[in-house]
Amino acid sequence: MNILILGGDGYLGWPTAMYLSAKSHSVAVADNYFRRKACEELGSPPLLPVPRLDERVRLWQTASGRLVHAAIGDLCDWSFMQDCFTGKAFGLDWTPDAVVHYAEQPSAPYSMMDRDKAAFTLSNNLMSTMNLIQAVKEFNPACHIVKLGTMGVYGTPDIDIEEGYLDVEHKGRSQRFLYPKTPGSLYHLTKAQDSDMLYFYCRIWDIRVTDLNQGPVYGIFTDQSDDERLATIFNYDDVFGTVVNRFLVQAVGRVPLTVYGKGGQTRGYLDIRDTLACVELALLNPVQAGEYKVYNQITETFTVNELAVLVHAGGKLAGIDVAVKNIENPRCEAEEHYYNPTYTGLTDLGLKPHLLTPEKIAHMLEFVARHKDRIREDSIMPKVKWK
Ligand code: USQ
Repeated sequence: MNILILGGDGYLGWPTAMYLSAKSHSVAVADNYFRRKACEELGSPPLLPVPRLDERVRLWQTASGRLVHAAIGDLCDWSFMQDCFTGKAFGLDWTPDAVVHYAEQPSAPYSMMDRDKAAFTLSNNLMSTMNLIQAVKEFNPACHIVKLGTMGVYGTPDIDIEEGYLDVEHKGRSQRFLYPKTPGSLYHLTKAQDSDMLYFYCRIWDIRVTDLNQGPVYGIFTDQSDDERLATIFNYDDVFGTVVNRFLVQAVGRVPLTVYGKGGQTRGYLDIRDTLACVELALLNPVQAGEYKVYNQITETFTVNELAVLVHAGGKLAGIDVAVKNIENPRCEAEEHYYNPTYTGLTDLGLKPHLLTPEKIAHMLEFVARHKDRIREDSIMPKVKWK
């Protein structure tokens, strides 16, 4: 397949590019370097230095013999999106058969920081999605859009979470709706809005969309990152670091694990390698024209307290004594709640999950410990408050 990856330089984008390239697809990536620039602006560099995209492409070609095409540009700029679809941006005569859409501002805290970051999150996430839909219509209406969504669109309702849709009976009649959305940050709200927009255009223009409602991802290694220079951008700060990755660095840095509030917040988690496998499964199982398919992309659920216990156990195996501290929760979220999501769709397609074990945590801790000198303690405590 010709696969275009929007946001192909990020935490998930670059590992996805290498993974799909290794599977012999023709892969092109576009990115505006938002993540790198934001890390610089916030003074929170990733744990490992990350080579520029052209250097990553060169390193990957040396390691694999395969060429990933890359272009830097803003996908909210319609002419750049057009150039990605015609291949001009990559010097290719090419139209994508499928697009993996990661090109969104992905951080809940970033979206809650101030007015400008809220405005950026809103305009970037909705405009990139709108341009993508318009480009599909104009250049290849059969193109399959695989969009990275988030479990956070559902919030934490007191009923079971279904995989995308809810059948409602009302006054003797019934109707299938998209599952009600109750996002907990402006970032999550934009992901609810972009889902609604994609579903709308499936109904109106018969586009094909798979929405992968993903939980917080953790991990460093993928099968393509033996050379550490090819590893993903690994953040551990309060803005771009997800909770497990943060806990790994806190454990090595001998900072008590920062459990927000009571720590009963439950989410669905997955290993970065499972993200890649899920995206591939979605690509290999394209939906029909007009279909909007939703998968809940998680492999297991944990409370934050349970994660802290696991990291403590992993620390024991790695010879690290891990402390845990409940601190004031900077977010507005339920700290004790019911949480029962369905997530059978991707396993039905063949996903074989890598689950989180103390052994796996110990392995990741050993990696982080090798880069201990780069840990910046001032990046660890949360600074962004919802109120
Ligand atoms: N948490 C702590 N301590 C920390 C960091 C986080 O207790 O030091 C808690 C948070 O309050 C939250 C949970 O851990 O209850 C998960 O937080 P997170 O920062 O790992 O994840 P979140 O902000 O929800 O966002 C991440 C990704 C986002 C993705 C989302 C999936 O940044 O792109 O959409 O996970 S989900 O959470 O299912 O919405």
